Amino acid sequence: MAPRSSLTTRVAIVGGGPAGLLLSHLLHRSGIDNVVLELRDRDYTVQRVRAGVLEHDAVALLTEEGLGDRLRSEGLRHDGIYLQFAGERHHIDFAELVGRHVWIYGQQEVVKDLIAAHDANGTPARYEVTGVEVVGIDSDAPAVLFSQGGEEFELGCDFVVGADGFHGVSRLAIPKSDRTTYEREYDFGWLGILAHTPPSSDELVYALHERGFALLSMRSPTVSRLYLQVPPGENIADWPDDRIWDELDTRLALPGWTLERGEIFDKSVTPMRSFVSTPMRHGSLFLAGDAAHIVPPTGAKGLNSAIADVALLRRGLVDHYERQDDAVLDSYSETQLSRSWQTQYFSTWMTRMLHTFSGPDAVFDHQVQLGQLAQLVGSAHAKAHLAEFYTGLPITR
Ligand code: RFL
Ligand code: PHB
Repeated sequence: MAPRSSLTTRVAIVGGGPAGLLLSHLLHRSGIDNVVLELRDRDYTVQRVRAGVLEHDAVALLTEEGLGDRLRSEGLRHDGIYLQFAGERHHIDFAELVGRHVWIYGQQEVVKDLIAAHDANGTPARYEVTGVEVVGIDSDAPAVLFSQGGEEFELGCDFVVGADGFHGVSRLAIPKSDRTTYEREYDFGWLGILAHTPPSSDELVYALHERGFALLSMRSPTVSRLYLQVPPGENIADWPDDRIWDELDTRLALPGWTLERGEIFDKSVTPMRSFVSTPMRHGSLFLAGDAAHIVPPTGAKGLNSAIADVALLRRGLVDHYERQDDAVLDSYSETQLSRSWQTQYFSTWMTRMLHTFSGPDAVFDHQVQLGQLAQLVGSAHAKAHLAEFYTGLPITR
């Protein structure tokens, strides 16, 4: 076998999703050499349909870092959301309650903008790498081993950042004895669609219904994104388009309001889980984004948390290289785990409030949820709590 080719960089980033690509971009702007290694091909990473909501501070960061042009011209600024239950729709006005807002801009678009920025900077990720192995994180010579195009490489570095998502390999480089994972599976998933139809609401509608949760979201003035709570592992083949629209009609129904139908061009079922892996740092390995934590999507927090992780990591790496100050890197795991558990709390709270649960207490629990929602929409304090969290915890950078 041919020997491995040696490469070196300061920061090796495993994973070219939003966390990895954004960190790479931020480091490049701060003059810190880095390399992104991505398993999939470039088109695949752009085609993945996922998040849609960007928090206030996430948008401020992206804008400051030269990634705000399309976001601000094509994204949709939303000043609130609607909560629907018991046949009524209530507006939660973020702008009035906390003076903040969110933006609707697909994760795919964020990834496209990042890839365009990398192309412009001449720092494209290495795509279609295989056999990634993170080694030496307890030594002073960490490295990432990988293959690409039939050639074997060893990428020596100062730090490795594992931004390779929930199914990635970086997390596993932390010895099992030093790793604790906290996990919770829900007994439902989300069936999500994209449809060519103007959104039937000006802002997102989160609906609790006896038949299950429904969410009306969007991607643009002509593309709607909608979700239905379904049993986990539901077979998408059992959901022809008419069945999906009928179910959405039932769960989102409101007197005098119609849900506009259109051609469905993407459908998928996503399981719901909560997951936290601790610590987020071991030796010279740092975890960021879904590699370290997953939340159920009800609070729209996953992508935003990934952005918050890499913003702080950039700060820490800049302090390390420019000022020989490791305070931020040394407290990274503790800081982001505290943030992550706060985000878990919000996502769990939204999920429990808005989904239908099965079991012997289901009927009672549904009435409690209606009580909870009635209290929420009737209290300025409770609404401000939701608004503050939904628009996002501060992102330190
Ligand atoms: P990603 O996006 O999973 O990217 C990880 C990348 O690593 C690559 N990879 C590897 N590369 C090299 N070697 C290996 N061995 C590798 N293994 C994996 C993968 O190919 C991939 O490219 O993680 P990242 O960057 O941390 O980003 C996290 C977000 O993608 C995720 O949190 C959000 O999509 C979650 N999410 C939402 N978040 C929000 O903030 N707001 C939302 O409105 C929102 N809605 C959602 C969501 C997630 C959803 N699904 C499908 C899970 C709605 C849905 C339906
Ligand atoms: C989305 O538009 O994909 C979306 C919006 C809000 C959520 C989750 C997903 O809570």
